[in-house]
Amino acid sequence: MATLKETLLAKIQEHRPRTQKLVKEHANVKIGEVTIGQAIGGARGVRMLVTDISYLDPFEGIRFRGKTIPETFAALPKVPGSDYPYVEAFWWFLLTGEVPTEQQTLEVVKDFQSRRAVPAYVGDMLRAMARDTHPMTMFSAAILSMQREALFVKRYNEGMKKDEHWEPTYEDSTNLLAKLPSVAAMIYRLKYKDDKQIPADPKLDFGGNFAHQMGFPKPYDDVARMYFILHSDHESGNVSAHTTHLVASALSDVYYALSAGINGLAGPLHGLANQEVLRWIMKFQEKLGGKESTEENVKQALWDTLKAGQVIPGYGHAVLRKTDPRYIAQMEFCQKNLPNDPLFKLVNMIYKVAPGVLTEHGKTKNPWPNVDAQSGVIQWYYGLKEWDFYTVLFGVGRAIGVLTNTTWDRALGYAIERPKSVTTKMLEDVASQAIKADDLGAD
Ligand code: NMX
Ligand code: MLT
Repeated sequence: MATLKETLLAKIQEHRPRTQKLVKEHANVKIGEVTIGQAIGGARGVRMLVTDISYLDPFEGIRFRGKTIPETFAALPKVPGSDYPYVEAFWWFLLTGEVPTEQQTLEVVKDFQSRRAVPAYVGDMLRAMARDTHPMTMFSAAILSMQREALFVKRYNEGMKKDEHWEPTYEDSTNLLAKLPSVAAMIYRLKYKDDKQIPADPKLDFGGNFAHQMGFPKPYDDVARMYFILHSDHESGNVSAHTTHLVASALSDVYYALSAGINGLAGPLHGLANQEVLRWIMKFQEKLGGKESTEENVKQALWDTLKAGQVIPGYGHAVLRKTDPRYIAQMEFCQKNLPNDPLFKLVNMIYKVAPGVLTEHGKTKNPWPNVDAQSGVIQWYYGLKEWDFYTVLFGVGRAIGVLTNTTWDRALGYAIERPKSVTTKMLEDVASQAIKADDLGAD
């Protein structure tokens, strides 16, 4: 039976000639143009990244390796007695594009278990940090603190050839990913449970052990599996994925790169929106002072937020132009498992009202909810009420996607990222036709 690493190498060898041919024979073929609006407006819609791990269609939403979310969940081997697949099977699938067998999955489960132990110095460092430090800061710092483990650096210093770069990157990625659930649980229990840590259970899988170390009973293991897979990848242009890719493009190892990506995820316009949704809901309920929520008072609260110049967290998207299928997947989970939960009912009421309010407000290009609008409700229901921890959960999931991407970036020899900048005066001159865009100079 081929191992994951052997299967991955075969896929890499099969893929390399495609990339090499494109670069050699078609490098000058245009795939788009850049406008002044895009240069100032966050490069929205500029096609300048390449990934085969996932693709985001504005109307359909995400496909992982060509599969929609329901297709992905249906295809992968499930943990016995669980509704959701092994995260380890998903890791195999993202890395290779192939659905692993049960036996291949169990090999990866074993491999992850053997790499899971978190170095003692990580706990020492976290304990030395101020206890009110945000959990995302702790998570990023914990990842960075393990940079001394990077095999890539050792091999690079020994003179490794470029076409071998993927191999220590794969090893580093697996070593790091296997530790992340335990690191996250350690931060959670350090901050909110008087540092009463729960040792890892060597028999459990990625999601199962995370639930165990967090201290949450079943079905939280399935919640964790679903959550990590849903948050894993959203093609390459989102802030956390792009940051990881950018930093790794300098051949910084994955500890440096993922820590940087996590810092991007910690922004309220990106992953932190999941904590902001819960904060918004709690503030709204506090204002109601025990009165029942109605469509009318929800509408009023949404308008109050917009009139105060703030965003409605969990709504809008830079690419999506319909309800995020990750939102729908979580909504369906709630309909099955917590249909009468008051918070779930309130989130549904917001879903009924907010798109109309945002459309009337007239600014956002997408008035529909994204992944973050629904995710906190599930965590809250199962007892994880410390909402400033929610983005760490997103971060564990996002690591799966960005580490896969970094491994493939190295395999295909993607270049150091270095776009060109221009000055405001240059843009003014092009706009007034004093000079032509072509006169700005090449490359
Ligand atoms: N509430 C209020 N205004 C909004 C919202 C929203 N939810 N979404 C977009 N707008 C505004 C936006 O601020 C901008 O205003 P201005 O022209 O004054 O700068 C205008 O609408 C046009 O923005 P768009 O082009 O529709 O959106 P953009 O691509 O710039 O930004 C987000 C995308 C996701 C950053 C934006 O929709 C947003 O801030 N949403 C709320 C925060 C959120 O839920 N983020 C999580 C995204 C998913 N994730 O996990 O990363
Ligand atoms: C993500 O999952 O990264 C977010 O939906 C943001 C994005 O795709 O831009």
